[in-house]
Amino acid sequence: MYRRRFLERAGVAGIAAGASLSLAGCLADQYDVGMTATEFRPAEVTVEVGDAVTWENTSVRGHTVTAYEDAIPEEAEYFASGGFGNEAAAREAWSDFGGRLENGDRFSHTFSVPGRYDYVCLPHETGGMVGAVIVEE
Ligand SMILES: [Cu+2]
Repeated sequence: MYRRRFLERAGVAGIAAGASLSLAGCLADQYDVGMTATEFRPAEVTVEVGDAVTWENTSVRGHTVTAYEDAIPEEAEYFASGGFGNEAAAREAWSDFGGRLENGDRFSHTFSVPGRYDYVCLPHETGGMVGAVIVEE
């Protein structure tokens, strides 16, 4: 199981407790999930309740981050790049490239409900470009 840079971050935060905004800015500059031409990397991340996950399109191909509405916890807030409130809206908007992340674009979502969240890149769904976020208590 891949565990994102949580320990590393926690360590840095611990050492620098009460430290400067520049450090916060430095940490904020990281992303958790990158994208190749055909996949999310890593395809699965594990975080804790209250953590934000940041995706960055590290490829030159356009992608989306679009949650599968029926594959996230019942009480969880829906998420999709472009800010759509549900999967149908995200899919509808994609017909006009809504929600597309270009190279260097980022999308973040904060997870406040534990559980498993499956998501997809809409234009590469048939190619199997899917990912999951596991949110632990
Ligand atoms: Cu894609």
